[in-house]
Amino acid sequence: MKIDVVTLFPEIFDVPLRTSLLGRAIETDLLDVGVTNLRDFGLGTHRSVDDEPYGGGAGMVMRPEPVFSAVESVKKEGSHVVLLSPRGALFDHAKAKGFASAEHLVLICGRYEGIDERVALHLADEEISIGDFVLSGGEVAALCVIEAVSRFIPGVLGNEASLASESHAAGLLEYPQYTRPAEFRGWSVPGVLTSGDHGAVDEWRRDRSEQITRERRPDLLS
Ligand code: JA5
Repeated sequence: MKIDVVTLFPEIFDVPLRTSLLGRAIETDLLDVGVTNLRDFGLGTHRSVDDEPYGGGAGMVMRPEPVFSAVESVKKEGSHVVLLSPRGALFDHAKAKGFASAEHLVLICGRYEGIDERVALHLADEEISIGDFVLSGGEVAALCVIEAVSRFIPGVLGNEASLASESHAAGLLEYPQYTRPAEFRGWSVPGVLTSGDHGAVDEWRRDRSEQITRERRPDLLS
């Protein structure tokens, strides 16, 4: 699949897109990520991308023209255009899976105090938030979306089985994992995991998943 990002800080994407699973997905052409510098679409000799808010107030607002021009330079028929914003609908497992079936995703990253509302109204197909906290811009949120989406692209995960068993796939939090040594600083690995009884291991994992979900995220159970 293809993802295009529109941003004033393209360098933020350099290392994450070259590293680990994402780096390999791009290297093997399972994923193609284009990063478009909004500054290239700025207005006038100063390539201006922002201006003061109508109605007054602190800070600057991103002008619509450079954002529309940049998105229209990458957009194709059937592109799904997403604006990262703290006002957006919450991004989750189901959203990531849905995005992965899109042919082409365009992610718009805001900076400053925000983006002219006409971008949300007339350019973006939807507005997405990665959580109830404020970031200085949409770039880190866009990286979260890219990483979560890439994991649903066939071939990106080495072991296909690991997708289905992970947190959230089953609507539950993941059970605890242990590795060697069996005892560390006096803390032992639960005996069932070293018993060799695979049925008992499965049951223990199921029970722990349900218990942890009940304690920490009861909202996931209803
Ligand atoms: C802040 C100017 O999903 C969390 C997000 C926070 C945040 C995003 S996305 N964009 C911006 C922004 O600040 O554009």
